[in-house]
Order: sequence, then C-alpha cells, then structure tokens
Amino acid sequence: MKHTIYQSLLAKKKKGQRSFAVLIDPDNVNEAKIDELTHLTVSAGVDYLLVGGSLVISNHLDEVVQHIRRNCSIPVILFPGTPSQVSRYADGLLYLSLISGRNPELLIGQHVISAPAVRKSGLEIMSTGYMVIDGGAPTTVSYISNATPIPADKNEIALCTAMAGEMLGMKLIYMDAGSGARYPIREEMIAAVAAHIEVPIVVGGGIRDPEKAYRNCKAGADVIVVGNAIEKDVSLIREMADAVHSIPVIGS
Ligand code: 1GP
Repeated sequence: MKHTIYQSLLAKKKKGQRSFAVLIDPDNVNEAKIDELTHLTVSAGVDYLLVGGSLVISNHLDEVVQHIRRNCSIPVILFPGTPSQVSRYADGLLYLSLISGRNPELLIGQHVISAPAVRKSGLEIMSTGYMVIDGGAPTTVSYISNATPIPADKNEIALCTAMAGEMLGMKLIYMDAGSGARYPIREEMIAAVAAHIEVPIVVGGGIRDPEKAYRNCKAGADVIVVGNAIEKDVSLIREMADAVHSIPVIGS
C-alpha cells in the first residue's frame, strides 16, 4: 500500500506547513471547467485536489480524474460520498468513517461492502475520522448521512470524538460543516481539537474568504478545503492559497 501523500502531510505538519485543497464536484464540471481550474490551481500552488461529492449523479468520475491528471501533477485525492466513488486514476482516497454520527452503515457497513474494490484500486488509502459539525442549516451530507451533526458550540464533544478517532487508528481527522454550510466551523472548536490530537486535521465547509482560511490555520487546521466558494468565484483560488501558505513554517 502506498503512503506518499500521507507521509508528505506528516512532514508538513512537523514543520507547521499548512496545505490548501480545492474540492471538485464531478457533477459540476465539464472539460472546459477542469481546464480552467487546473490552470489556476497550478499557478496558485494549490497542494491537493479533492474530487467527490455527497451525491455524484453523473457517471464520469474516471473521465474527470483522468482529465485532471492530464493537465497537472497536483495529487488527486478522492473524497467519496458513496462507496462507488472510486477511480483508480486518482492518487489517494480518504477512507471516511462518520465518527460524529451513530449510523452504523457510515461507520463500518459500507466499508465492508466496498473493501475489496477499494483495496483493488491500488490507491493510497488514508483512514479518516469524518466529523460533521452543525453549519447552521441542513447540508447534503447531514441529510444523506441521517446522522445528527455535532453542535457548533460543543467543543468538548468534538475533541473527545477526534481523540477517539485517533486512538482507533485513524490517520486524519476531517472536520466538515458540510458543503455550502451557512456558518463554517468556529476557530475555538478547531483549536480545542488541535490541542488534543497529533494526526493532521482537515477543515472544510462554508469557508468563503481567505481571512477565515487563515484563521482556521492559525487555530490548528493542517489542510483547508474549499469547494462552493471557488465554484462561484475562481479568483479565490489564489487568494485562499496565498492566505494558507502565509502561515510561517518552522525553520524558514
Ligand atoms: C465539503 O468541506 C467541503 O465537504 C467543502 O465545503 O463546498 O462549502 O467549500 P464547501
């Protein structure tokens, strides 16, 4: 099993270097859009491209990933909303277990069904404790998962959930307010989680401006993920990447 992306994330974490990831929903892109996005992400120095969505209605995941790969060498990481969202053309896959919910299907059930196909894909598999935090309105992920999100002000629930995920062996903790969340996750909650775990923390959902991306990094986020805001305004790619990369790195 490959470990390249994860090892680089750990190395970056050691130095305090933050990463910026752009989320591409296969349902919302065509070839021209992918060309535009990859051009901008390369010139802005984006670290990762996440590909996936809670639904994915169109059936062209392989084509989308292959087209991205032809355009650039930024690592492509699948962020699957369903077990069928696997493409062997990507570099890695977030193997998500919804540890904030109590829906057994999303904790382990779907994993059992998809395990042989995921293993066969040859992708770098990163086990990820996925925590959905209340973003002020129902999002696709909160509806589809049929699980109650962690209340936005319950830092202690978030940190205990993250600690449990880490002790269960999860390699990443992904704190998500859900795509298009009305309110992104509060910095206080990110800081509380960051103070209690050592694995890298991914933060996304409703981040609309570079200042919030920067503050999340200061609070302890290692990777910032933005999808919706960039779909609306691609000029944010550079601004967001610059904000995330402006956090000083140890030894620089
Ligand atoms: C959603 O964290 C991602 O799962 C990104 O959310 O689309 O709101 O940026 P946005």
